[in-house]
Amino acid sequence: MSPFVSWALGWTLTLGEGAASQGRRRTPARRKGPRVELLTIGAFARAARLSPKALRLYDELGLLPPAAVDSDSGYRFYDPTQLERARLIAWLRRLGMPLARIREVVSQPAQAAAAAVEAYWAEVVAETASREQLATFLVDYLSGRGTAMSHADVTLGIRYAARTDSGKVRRSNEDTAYAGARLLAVADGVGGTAGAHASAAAVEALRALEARAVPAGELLNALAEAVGDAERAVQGIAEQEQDGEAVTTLTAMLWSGSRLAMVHIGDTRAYLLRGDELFQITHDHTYVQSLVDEGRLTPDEADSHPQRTLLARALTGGGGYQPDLSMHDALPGDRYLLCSDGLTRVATAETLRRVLARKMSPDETVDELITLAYDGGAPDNIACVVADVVTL
Ligand SMILES: [Mn+2]
Repeated sequence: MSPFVSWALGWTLTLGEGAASQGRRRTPARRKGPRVELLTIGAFARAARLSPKALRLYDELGLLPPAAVDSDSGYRFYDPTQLERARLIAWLRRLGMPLARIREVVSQPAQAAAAAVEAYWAEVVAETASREQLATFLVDYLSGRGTAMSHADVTLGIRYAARTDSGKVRRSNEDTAYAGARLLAVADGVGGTAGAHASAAAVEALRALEARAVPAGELLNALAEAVGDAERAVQGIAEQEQDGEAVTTLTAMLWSGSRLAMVHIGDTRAYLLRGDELFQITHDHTYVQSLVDEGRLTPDEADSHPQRTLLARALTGGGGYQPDLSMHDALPGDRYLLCSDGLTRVATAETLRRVLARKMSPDETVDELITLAYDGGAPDNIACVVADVVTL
């Protein structure tokens, strides 16, 4: 054993000042001047709360080269002034930062390092949010609450929730809300039992679409056919009524991959929250809306018009009114809201946007929307469906 090593095993080595800052020395030499006590790797590891194994790794990666290495034994020695850097590396490791990135951070001055840690954490938060969405989707999918859908190289799915509530004033509920892996629908039946049956029958007719995967190219046709079935179902209900009338609105979306087909008739609505912006993607089929369209009423005047609930178009069983049919492209992160006028008459678009943008789960969001309607007096039945588009 060389004299140097036997001395080093006594845990300390004395080197001239400045040795540490000059990087690795293969052959430590005694120098004149102020003396700095170097620590063995074991002592330094204990002081830094790192393992010797970790220190060897950091040396190999150039993160924390020892102040000196014995040329004969290969033992590493560290300067106590390196402890701060070692502890910073340990903290960044606990943060989960990759070693290559740690090297960038520790080589920068404090202010720049602080900014680099901040930037790293922002990335982690964003990535965690998207992983959280994926995890939630997988839970939904595996527990049967969602279905994976593929389109080209994008695999999208939806997370969803549907709820309906009679509100504070009405004793019955003529609204219907439905959400499934491929279909979202709301319907608002007009007047009493016939209306309740009509809205339920219209949605039930569309549910047949859930039984099979519809290729994107056939979405609109499939939906148009199902709407014909819905019309006939409403007709059947009307025939059982004394006055021969059954009327309902219907707003529904059918999914295939990243495409969705929408059918809409009446004053139930569909909204899209994309980014932080809310878009109403349906047009009310009401008497007052037609007056607004013609420039004879302002939207504000329409909101307080005595005939604001008068429908210009609805499913009546007579086949006299055509619903709007349209195709849309869904994007990951999109959030859709389908709802009845029991919500939109008491909540402004901005209020809806704020609630939807809070990024709560679809379940919590529909609860929140119904609470919102109650806060507004809940004079009418409320139906709402919320669906989030997620990437797999
Ligand atoms: Mn209503």
